[in-house]
Amino acid sequence: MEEALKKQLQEKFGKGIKEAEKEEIYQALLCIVKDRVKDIPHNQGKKKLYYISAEFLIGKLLSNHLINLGLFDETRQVLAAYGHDLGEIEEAEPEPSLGNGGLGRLAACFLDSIATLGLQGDGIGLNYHEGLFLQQFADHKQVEEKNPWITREGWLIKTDRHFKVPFKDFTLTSTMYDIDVTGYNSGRNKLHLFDLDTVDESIIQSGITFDKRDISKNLTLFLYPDDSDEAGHLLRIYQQYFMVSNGAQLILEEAVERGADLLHLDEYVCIQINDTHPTMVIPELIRLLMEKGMNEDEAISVVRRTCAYTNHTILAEALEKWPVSYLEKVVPHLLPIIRSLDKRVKEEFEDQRVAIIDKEDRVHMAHIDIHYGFAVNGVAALHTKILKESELRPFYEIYPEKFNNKTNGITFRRWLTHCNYKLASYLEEQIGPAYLQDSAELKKLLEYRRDPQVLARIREIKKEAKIQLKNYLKETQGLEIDENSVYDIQIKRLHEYKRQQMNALYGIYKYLEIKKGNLPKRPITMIFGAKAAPAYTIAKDIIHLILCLQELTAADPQVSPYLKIVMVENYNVTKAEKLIPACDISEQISLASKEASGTGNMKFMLNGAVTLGTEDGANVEIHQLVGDKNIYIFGEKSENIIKLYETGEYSSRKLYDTDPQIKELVDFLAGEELSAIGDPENLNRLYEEIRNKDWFMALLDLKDYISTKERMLDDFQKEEEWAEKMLVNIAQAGFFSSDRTIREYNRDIWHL
Ligand code: 26V
Repeated sequence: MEEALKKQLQEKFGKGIKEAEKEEIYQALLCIVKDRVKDIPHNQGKKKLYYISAEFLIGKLLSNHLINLGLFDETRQVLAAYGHDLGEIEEAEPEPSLGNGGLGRLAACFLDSIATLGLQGDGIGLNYHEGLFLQQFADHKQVEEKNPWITREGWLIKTDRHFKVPFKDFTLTSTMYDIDVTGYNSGRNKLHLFDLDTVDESIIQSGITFDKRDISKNLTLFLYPDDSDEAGHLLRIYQQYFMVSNGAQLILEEAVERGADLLHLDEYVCIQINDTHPTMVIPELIRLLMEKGMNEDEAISVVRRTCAYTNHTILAEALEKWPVSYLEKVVPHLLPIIRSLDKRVKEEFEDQRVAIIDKEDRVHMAHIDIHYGFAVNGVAALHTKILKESELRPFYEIYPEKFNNKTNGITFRRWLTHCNYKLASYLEEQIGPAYLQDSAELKKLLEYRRDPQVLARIREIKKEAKIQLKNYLKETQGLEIDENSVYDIQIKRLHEYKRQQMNALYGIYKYLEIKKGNLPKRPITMIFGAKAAPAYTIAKDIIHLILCLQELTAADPQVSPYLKIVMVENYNVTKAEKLIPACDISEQISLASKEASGTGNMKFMLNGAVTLGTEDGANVEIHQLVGDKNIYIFGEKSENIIKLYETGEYSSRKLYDTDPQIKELVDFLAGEELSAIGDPENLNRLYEEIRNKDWFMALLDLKDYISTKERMLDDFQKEEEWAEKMLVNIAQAGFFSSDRTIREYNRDIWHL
């Protein structure tokens, strides 16, 4: 690496390694790595998997490739020898934020594991010019700015593949871009991102507003357009169809290149549909196969054997239902097929609940996937159980054989080796390097659960990560935190069901306790990181509350030595990589039944944080793996929550009126301390929302949450015992490797 780097820097910038600027070193490494990647042979096979997804939250790629190529250690050392730090060099790389959260990050982890396992599988998505908006804070509120990531030199490779995509009034010609996906130690696949040459960044007005009418200029401009109005919804349908039509054409072309007889497409191809955003691939494939001469029965049968669907949420508002009238405006040529699919379903099943087109003329996208795909999976054991027993029950009764569970996973290459190099190296010293390829090996660590030396070292590594985070927050946001405090972290999208508001109410509780003189044994730092959808008012009000609490606690000399509440600006993959290694308490507090899986919970566990969580999503499986002693579970169980929704008998107002402690905490939202800092309009709206509605039942679990967190904080003081909990969490995290998840997808669904 040293010689290659010298040569590149000399040729490009006429400099040696020592004198080169960070940006220059990054450019040189980019070139070297891209070149090496080119030499890795593509994964091969008769059958190929296509993972179609509107989001791939890949994050920065330099270190990822260095690790996979086996060059990470060497590069770090070479740079260090010349006084550079790889971490700082990485700052020069823009983060491609091509996703909203868990669903997009999962897709990125999956691509890594598919390549690592030597499977032939490419991603298909869109080349958004602007990633998820950049979040800034002003007057204690979120402000959205555009977030461009494409630079002249980068990982994107423009190909000469183009497809024609027909819409109602015009046809667009696409360009396919590729990003190489490397596997750990071997293997290579591609992420194909489709784009239009005519997209025009100059139509962005201020922030993230832009002219939604001219599709040829805005189609791939933004990740998920704001869908608060009809133009936004239509643009989303344009994007989805553009993605799947390109994808379907590519898939058929490549299958034919591999010698496929299209009547047996399923022997050559499997298409995994990531949530319902790519669902139109089903009617589009049927249309294309019919154009090639198949009759409708044949085309449907082929497609049904080729497509599989993953469900990632049971939230009603997130299940896509497109009005027929919208589809008519964008893709009228798909409607005869969709109507025919609907007619076939209605002829066979009387039950209205399984219809594709409902009485209000809306097309239920998930229903297309379930009837016309061969597999349906949830993303954690509890989630799949809820799909079978309640959300999708009528479908489960028709097609029990299609339903299966695939508990999510994460790639250890990014979420351990890269983000927590010290811990990764120490694990390697203790149990050998095999755990990176066979994650079950991590369990070997359990032998050391009572070894004081090992426990001490694990604590030390955590402390170092906490100091690093402290320095980072000071440099980037001017925040002051104390490395001797307990770091309690909740980082994820802002959504009421994830209940950041409940955590904030805990912050108010602790603030009031300290004011009363009940000081915590150890200072607490509550850290939040979250973006709110631009049109999601209450989510933005919750951010406002947290930022007001940040100021309230920081400005009060009686409180700030004991309690700090901070919100990290612009939470993204890069920031997650800095926050997760430093965490003591991992907040996974969604209302039971609502978080399909969660994957942050797995990342924290792997890095030695202990979970404070509800019995929801993959927390249930974490609980089973680590046992009662090594996790803090609270809150109402999912069966009861589901019943409460059915009967409609939950009343936050009743809890507020009858419980003085709850009343005191909720009243604080509208009280004078906060309104002296923040905007009474936002604070009062949130106050009324929680008091009178509280759709995701934060008040239901609040008291149990507070007492469980108090117990946890007490236990944190018992340092040896706590370190053992950390160790058990790390040791049991092996199950959550995305390599395991992908092996299961391949064994049960893809059969590559
Ligand atoms: C989508 C939307 C769209 C508009 C309105 C509000 C809303 C709320 C949630 C969603 C979720 C979309 C699907 C999703 O991202 N699911 C996440 O998938 C992860 C990977 O499987 C999983 O770990 C998370 O629990 C799940 O929320």
